[in-house]
Amino acid sequence: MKLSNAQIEQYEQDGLLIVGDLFTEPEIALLRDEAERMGTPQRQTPGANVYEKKSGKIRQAYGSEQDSEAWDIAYRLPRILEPVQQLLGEQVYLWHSRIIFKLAHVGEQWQWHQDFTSWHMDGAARGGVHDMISIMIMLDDTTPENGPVRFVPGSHLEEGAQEGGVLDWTYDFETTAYPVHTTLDEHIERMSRKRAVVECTGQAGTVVFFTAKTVHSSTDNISPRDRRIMYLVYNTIENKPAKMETRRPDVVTPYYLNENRNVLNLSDDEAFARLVEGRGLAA
Ligand SMILES: O=C(O)CCC(=O)C(=O)O
Repeated sequence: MKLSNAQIEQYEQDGLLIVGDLFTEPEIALLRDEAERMGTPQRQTPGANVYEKKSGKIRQAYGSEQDSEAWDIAYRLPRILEPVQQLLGEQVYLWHSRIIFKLAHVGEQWQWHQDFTSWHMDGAARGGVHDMISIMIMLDDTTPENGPVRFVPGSHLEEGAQEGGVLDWTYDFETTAYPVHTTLDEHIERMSRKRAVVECTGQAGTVVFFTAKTVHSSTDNISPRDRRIMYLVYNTIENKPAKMETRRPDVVTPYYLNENRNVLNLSDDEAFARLVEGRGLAA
């Protein structure tokens, strides 16, 4: 799949682009089943998981493509990787993948932040629109009630005073089980007066492309419905850190960086369809 010029322009200007219906219901059912397995001790690398501070339930799981054939195919499908290559060029690799579970009643918040604040500490030099990209795949219907992700459009274009060009932040170790470089409130207030915050709701299968500097957050999920989302993050080979080590003061799991830094090739839609069929999920 290729993005239109209008979509590329919107991505560049807003720092995010929402595309509906990129996955069918049976495909999402397969990916959701696999996501569910990643959140349990049945996965091969349970050390790649992080648990909620209050309930102890699964919060996030890294590296699903290493334990799941379905995710190994999915992150390189033409409908995902072709737009990534359009925006970043052909020479890209997977920075990491993570599922954020936001389970019903217990899924805890994410403070306002720019992902690139952490990724710069992990060694990525640049976080511009054509350097790194995140792709969010909604695995459940995301509604205003179950803790949708909210973005400040245009925030990626703000030149911050901190290293890497990010906005001023404070490191929050306390609020949740996962320390976050939290963007200061004064920036959120100033920017959201300029452009209204966009709340990303949508049916399962909706995909959002967003930049490494687009400021975002989400609230607790106090609803009775799970809100699982897969994040796939890509980087260009030129922006690859020389060393696999971070300057973050706290590393919750070593799997937040993908060790396989080979240039990606497209996977096969047919192979994905066969997996869906093999699980008895085909429509
Ligand atoms: O899925 C969410 O609620 C937000 C996750 C997030 O902001 C992150 O992983 O950086």
